[in-house]
Amino acid sequence: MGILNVTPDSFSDGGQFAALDFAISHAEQMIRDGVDIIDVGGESTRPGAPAVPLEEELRRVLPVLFALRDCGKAISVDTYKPELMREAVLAGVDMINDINAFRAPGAIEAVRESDCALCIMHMLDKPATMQDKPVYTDVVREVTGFLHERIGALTSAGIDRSRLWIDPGFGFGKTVEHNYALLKAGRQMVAELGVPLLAGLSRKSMIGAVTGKPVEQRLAGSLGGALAAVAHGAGIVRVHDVAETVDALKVWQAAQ
Ligand code: 7PJ
Repeated sequence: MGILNVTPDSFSDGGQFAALDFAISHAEQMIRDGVDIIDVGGESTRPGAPAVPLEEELRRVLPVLFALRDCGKAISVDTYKPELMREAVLAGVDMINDINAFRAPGAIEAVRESDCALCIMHMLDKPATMQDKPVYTDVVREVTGFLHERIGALTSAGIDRSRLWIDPGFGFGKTVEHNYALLKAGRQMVAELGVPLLAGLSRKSMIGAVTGKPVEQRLAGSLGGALAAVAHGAGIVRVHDVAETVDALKVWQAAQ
């Protein structure tokens, strides 16, 4: 899964059309690089990032969804807003990736009648404050318990389990130790919950903490992280660097 950010900091200040142009060229590059799923996001959820109003998120994301409609690759939308989920479903997307695990009022209803895949991610608190002082007694138990509860909420609303993916939410209200404990518990979570695993650790602080590298020098560390995630049972890895990750995974698979 390649990350396609459609946020003002991801393009030069050429306005709305430049943003769309930039996003489409980035998507085309990811396709040449061997991406399977393009994850389109219109709001930065980095710790401390401000929320984006609905209208603005729709303005950023919808044109990209329509432009990529027939690109031949699966399209995912990274959003927690039910209104955008509805529009994305109408635009024919293949996955809704919700960092808020479909807890917003109306989120489950927005996706229930569709047949797209749904990624349920664990997040402690909310993006603005989640990294303030995350505390767990047993992080793997608690995250697994949360995901179990959300799977229950979705399936009891009539959503087929085969549509679901789980994600421990690396960096979303977790210390470095919490993140690695969760990474190592991947297979255990898949076995307990019976739902496949998506892992997103590309360029995150858990990579920086181990390598001592700033965000722009985390490529090699992120490749190590992607392989580790797959080794621990991830079926999808969400990454910035598609070409390099595809090569790493090809060699990994050849060696299995
Ligand atoms: C994740 C995400 C993740 C899923 C972001 C970033 C922050 N969606 N959206 N999992 N992270 N499912 O990429 O650094 O880990 S935004």
